[in-house]
Amino acid sequence: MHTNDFITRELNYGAHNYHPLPVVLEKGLGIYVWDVEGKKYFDFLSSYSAVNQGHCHPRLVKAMTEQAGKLALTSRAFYNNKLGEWEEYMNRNFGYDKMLPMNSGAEGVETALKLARKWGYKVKGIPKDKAEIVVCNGNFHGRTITIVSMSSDPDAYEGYSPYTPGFVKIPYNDTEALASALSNPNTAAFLAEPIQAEAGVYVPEDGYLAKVRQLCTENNVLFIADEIQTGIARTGEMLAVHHEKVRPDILILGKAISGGMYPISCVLADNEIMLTIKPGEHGSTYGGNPLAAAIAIEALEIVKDEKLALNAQLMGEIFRDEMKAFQSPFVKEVRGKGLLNAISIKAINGKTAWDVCLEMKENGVLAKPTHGDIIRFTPPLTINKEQLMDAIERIKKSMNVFESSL
Ligand code: IF1
Repeated sequence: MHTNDFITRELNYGAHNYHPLPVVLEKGLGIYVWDVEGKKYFDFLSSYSAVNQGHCHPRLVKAMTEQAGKLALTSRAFYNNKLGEWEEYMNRNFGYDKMLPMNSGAEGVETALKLARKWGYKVKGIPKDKAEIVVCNGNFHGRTITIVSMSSDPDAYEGYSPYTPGFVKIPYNDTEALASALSNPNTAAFLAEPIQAEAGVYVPEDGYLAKVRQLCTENNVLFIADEIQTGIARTGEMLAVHHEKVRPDILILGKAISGGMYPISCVLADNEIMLTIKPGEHGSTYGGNPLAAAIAIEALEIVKDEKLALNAQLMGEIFRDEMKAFQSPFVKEVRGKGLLNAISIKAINGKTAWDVCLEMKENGVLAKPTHGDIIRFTPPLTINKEQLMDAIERIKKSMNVFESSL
């Protein structure tokens, strides 16, 4: 079978809920992936920052296969010997009392929303059914009906009403709007991404996160940081909130906490918040399974052993410097932090970000546009300078090819 055969089969038998780039991958190792024709590519998406440690990291494959051969799933009806080890490991690493394990990022976000509401009623004393959670325009926190009820993007919420109530939307990176919203005594929490990735990698101004922390503390409101995409060294620190030495009340992690090997998410918080949920009030079949625990411990050890946060910081600086110096009529703006970067593309002669991505694919670099005119560049954090410069030359070549048509 060839590329088109695989694509046709998916069109015939699979839901059409995605429009992938026309490439069919069958192998991945480190920063590279190979398609079914044997062509090699730089992976500059990293499955939306889930593969920070690189594809099929040998240590992760080893940890996963060893545990899979022993005990993969017990459910939480019984204890297992790996979950407590993972919980202790995560709490010691991130500085919280307790961890609640789930599977997808959206489940992690839903868990955080439930904790915030429970805390609002049982600790803050908000009247029943009156709890409000403040969110930001341009947010992306997943795709469940409650989560899209918070969204300001019609593509995310249109056609899924009626929506979950109790959310207040304010502009991102606007602390005056936040101060006003938090003055409502029924506000339980403020949920935000430290950098809005899906919206187009919008980095808030310096001091924003510190001001968020101050305002939430002053108003007895929980700050919930969604670090599912910005976390695990992606932005040049272990967590994006660490750039401003901010400690969220509830921390949500996902994606790269498993290094792309397995769906794992979790929520971390202190006892006052976490213990508002009693036995039997929340959970999931796979949440906290021993296989996930074994993978997640090794995945974080790799991040620390290989100093991936420092590498993300250094390589990200090179990427932004090179692309800012690149004189192309296509490049409108280059922005990001660490190896979470994006370039907004000026459509010229009908050539769009999608066309640039198709050309990059021909030149051996895989990336995908977000919101039409923005291309996100998020390679695995293991990329070295030589590899990065090679990829950058291919990206520049892809943009230059259209200049002749200007
Ligand atoms: C898709 C986007 C990125 C996330 C943040 C929670 C979640 C995500 C900050 C939910 C997930 C994924 C979802 C995936 C593509 C990707 C994505 F384009 F959808 F928005 F990364 F920007 N919080 N993001 O980024 O985690 O349930 O997916 O494990 O749905 O197409 P999940």
